[in-house]
Amino acid sequence: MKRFWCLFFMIWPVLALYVCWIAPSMGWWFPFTGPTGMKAASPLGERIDDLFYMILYITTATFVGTQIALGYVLFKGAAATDEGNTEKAWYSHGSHNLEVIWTIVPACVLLFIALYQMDVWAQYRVKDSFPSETKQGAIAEVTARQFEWRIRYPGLGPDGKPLPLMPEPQPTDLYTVNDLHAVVGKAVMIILETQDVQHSFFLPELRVKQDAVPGLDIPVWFKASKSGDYTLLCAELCGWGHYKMKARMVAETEDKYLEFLQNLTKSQNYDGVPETPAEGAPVASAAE
Ligand SMILES: [Cu+2]
Repeated sequence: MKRFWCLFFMIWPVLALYVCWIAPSMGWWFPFTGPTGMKAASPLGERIDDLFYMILYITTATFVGTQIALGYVLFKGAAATDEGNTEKAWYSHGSHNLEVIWTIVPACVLLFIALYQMDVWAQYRVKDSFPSETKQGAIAEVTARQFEWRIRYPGLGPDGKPLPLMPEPQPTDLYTVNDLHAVVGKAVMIILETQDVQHSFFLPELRVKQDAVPGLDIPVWFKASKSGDYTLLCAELCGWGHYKMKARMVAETEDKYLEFLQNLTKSQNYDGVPETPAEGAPVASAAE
């Protein structure tokens, strides 16, 4: 019976490993709703996934090691209480050497992780390390508010290209709600703000997450590697309607992006008078 309980408690770690093992193929793993499936939809996202896996391998090795040690102790303990066992109990005050080892080894592992991830972190968060494409300026200002995303794009200039985004709203600016567009395959930057409480700008398929903090204008960059519709969520519990603070990020070709801005300009400047008069409408004629 004692050994049964040993086995019973050893089943759970094995089951945990098995579930981890099958999780990717069952779709219980990374966000997989975007056009790239379970793979990160941005180059930096792939590097973040690699970091995740590296940490997962280290923790898995530690987990397996400690569970084997635990199983060994359980079995040894069970055997020591067998009938007829004459082995005497012994007392230990611990091992100084062992303690030094299991302090230094994890410290070294943590130091290694801290140094190894610095480059990815810098690219992700430090503005000087952003890709050179983002130096042209932000493509939009994204303002979170309870419970939606308000997006301000610069208008189109006389050459048909977007004007630079000004810190303050301009008469030529274009607006959408819950509909962020960006050019695919190009690193783009947005300026993230919030109008009320703290929110979090989350593009799960691109592995981009950044808090929107009241009073701060935070630059965030991303690069979608495949065109399509991606999810944009709020990842910070921000009030009763947090659950519905969902938007989309459309990654599209440069032409499609310009077309989107042109259509936005048209709909925003629409004054109610149709461009082509309705059939039968009186037409002013020069002959009269
Ligand atoms: Cu929110």
